[in-house]
Amino acid sequence: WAAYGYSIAEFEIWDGPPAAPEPTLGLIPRPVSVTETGAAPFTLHKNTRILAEGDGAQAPAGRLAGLLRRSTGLPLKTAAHGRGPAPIVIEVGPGKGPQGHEEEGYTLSVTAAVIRLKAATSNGALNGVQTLRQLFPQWVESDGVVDAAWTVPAVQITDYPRFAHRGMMLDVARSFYPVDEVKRYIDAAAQFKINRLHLHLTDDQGWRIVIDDPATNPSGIDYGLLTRVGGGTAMTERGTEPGVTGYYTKADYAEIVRYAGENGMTVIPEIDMPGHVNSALHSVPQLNTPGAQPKPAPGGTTVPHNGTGAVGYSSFDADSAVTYEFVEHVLAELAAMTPGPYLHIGGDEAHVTGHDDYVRMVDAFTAHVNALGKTVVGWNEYAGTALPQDNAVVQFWNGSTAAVAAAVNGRGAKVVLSPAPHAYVPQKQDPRQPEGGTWACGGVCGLDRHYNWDPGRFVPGIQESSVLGVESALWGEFIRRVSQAEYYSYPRLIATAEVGWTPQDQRDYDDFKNRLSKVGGRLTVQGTNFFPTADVPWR
Ligand code: TNX
Repeated sequence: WAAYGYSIAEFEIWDGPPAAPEPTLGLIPRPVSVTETGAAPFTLHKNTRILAEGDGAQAPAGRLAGLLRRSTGLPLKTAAHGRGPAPIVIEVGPGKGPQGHEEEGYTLSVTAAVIRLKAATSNGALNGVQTLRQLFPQWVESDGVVDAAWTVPAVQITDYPRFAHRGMMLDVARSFYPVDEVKRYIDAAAQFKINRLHLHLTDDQGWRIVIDDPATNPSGIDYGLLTRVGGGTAMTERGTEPGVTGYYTKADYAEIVRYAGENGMTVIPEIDMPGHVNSALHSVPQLNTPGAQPKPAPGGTTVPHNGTGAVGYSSFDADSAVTYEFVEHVLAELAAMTPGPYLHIGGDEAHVTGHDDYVRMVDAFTAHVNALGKTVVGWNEYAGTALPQDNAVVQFWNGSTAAVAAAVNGRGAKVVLSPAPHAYVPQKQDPRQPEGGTWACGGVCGLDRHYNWDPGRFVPGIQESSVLGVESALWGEFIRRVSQAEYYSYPRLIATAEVGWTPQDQRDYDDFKNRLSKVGGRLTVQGTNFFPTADVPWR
């Protein structure tokens, strides 16, 4: 083994072939209530129509039709009402969703005569569409027409999420993902009802979003440098190839927001500050005042990255007025282009920022986000600052949960949980993965670690109602391109999707693996690149 770079100990996680899979509908996330009625299944007919009743029904109906037409080749006309054999009826409107769960809940009833999906909102109906999609044979995921029996088992489902926030973070700063790759990443996650896309837009290695100049520009900053210079650098020292450079124009960003929205996802943009700012320092000369870190190199500019992938070596200058002028403008631009309620200011690993300087800058930044009418989000290091009362979110990844509880109980903050051992996908999930960290789990962070935890009890001393939800994080030091992103994210992101959706007392790892084994075929037909986790009985 040693010759291949493995130790015997690493193989001990393999304890024999997985048990044979049991029959299952294979629904993930597991719905709150599913009854298989045992009646005859529904079968798509060449004249089946998709009827959209209520304004909010049109988008989900269009989504379903688009999906089914690709693989079935059937016309599946959509209409507001009509007659014909075995229709699929989508009804959206007040009172149509499960009571108390209107925002994202739905009911789905399948008989031989009709499929009826009801929800109070368009997003609720979209969730139902994703469930219905999983009830069709896996060939429904094909890009081209397949000759299959298009039947759906007779079921009665009532479903809604445990948590409002079921997110995924994509680090586009260390290595860039063009719009088409972001869309592919959205496509794969949307089927599991992931509903937040957190874009880590800036870091030491790159700046990925266009910022236009303001009307009044006291320091004469050329904001275009951020992407002209900072968009041209990326992480180069790790990974199978150098990081991808590039940036989003405002039109690109708007397209991501639109596409995410069509898939039920809210975009949360992050500008990481006051550490992780080397790219901004590298691009904008005026930011390089005496208190900035690292100091300008003799050529008058900083290096784009430090060459190792180390974190926490850069900082804005708390004593410079330019810092605040710059940040206020960047946040205002970001707020203007972001329809969602959240702006993320990072705040992590500011290892070379003095504590008082950190607090002074973060207080100014969070107050500014609040003044812009947005809810500020930051990594848990910022939990100890003067967060806007009842209008801040702390995203936990590592360190003290006590500080998070204090922010909740003292400032009315809400919590998003991304604990590294349970939610960091660049951590190795198997010793056979060539790249990946092992610090979070002291070894591999397998699928079981991502599944077996309770977000409602993770932070001692707070109520579950203060937990907005969970988020999987794809950091980009060594991950390149969307296919590799999928290989590290899947299937663990699917576990996170269920952790965020399904009631705790209905979650069981063996049951999950059995359902997941069936989902593997869908991912394969789609072309989603997943890691074939050893303890899942893939079929
Ligand atoms: C810590 S997690 C970071 C990132 C790294 C990640 C993985 C967090 C808020 N900050 O800068 O990419 O670890 O190495």
